[in-house]
Amino acid sequence: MFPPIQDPEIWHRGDEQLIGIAAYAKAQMTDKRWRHTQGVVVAAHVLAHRHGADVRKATIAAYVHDVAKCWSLEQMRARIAAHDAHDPILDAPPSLWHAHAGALAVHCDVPSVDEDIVNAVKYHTSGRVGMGLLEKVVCVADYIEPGRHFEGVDQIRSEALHSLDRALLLGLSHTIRSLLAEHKHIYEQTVRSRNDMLRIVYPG
Ligand code: DGI
Ligand code: FE
Ligand code: FE
Repeated sequence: MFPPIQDPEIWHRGDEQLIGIAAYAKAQMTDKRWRHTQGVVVAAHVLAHRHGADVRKATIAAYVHDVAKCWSLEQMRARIAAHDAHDPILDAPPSLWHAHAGALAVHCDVPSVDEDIVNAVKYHTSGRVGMGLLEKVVCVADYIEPGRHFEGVDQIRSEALHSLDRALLLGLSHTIRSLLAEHKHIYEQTVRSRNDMLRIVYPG
């Protein structure tokens, strides 16, 4: 389903913008997180082609989606609080923080990103009601990248080729089931996103 993963210098030969953005992300990650990121990039590339999204924006968003994932929780909190000390995300489970902190970092640090890319980063973990095409591409790519091996991932992979909405419904439902099984707090927006997909996939 996915083309082989290649290092950015080879894949984007001569494209200094993409190579620079990839290096910006890689510099802030462990090797394991970088391998995951490269997997999300190839998945986002395939999905963007398939569903008519902007392939370049999908590639950029995938490179930076987890840019803050390896920061300490204190770093994430400080980044969010510096922008808005009362940001309600700080009351949500900390596993959601990297998406919001990352979106703020990318907005400041990467001059070429636009609002679509920033939102794809910001909502890649929880989704949101009324997700745009690029947001769906990145969120689904994060679930199905070649390094993911959870039960049901192959079903999401095959759905993703036909319908991002069905793939998201499966992915978000999987996340919620796992959180329930682990007795974890479920962020309200994760539930709202899943219900929004349910409404889209099964209208009426
Ligand atoms: O950053 P990744 O691991 O690539 O993937 P992600 O950004 O989707 O984050 C997945 C983590 O986020 C996983 O540990 C589950 C957690 N998560 C997602 N939604 C919720 C959540 N954790 C809590 N407590 N509540 C949520 O609603
Ligand atoms: Fe993430
Ligand atoms: Fe990720």
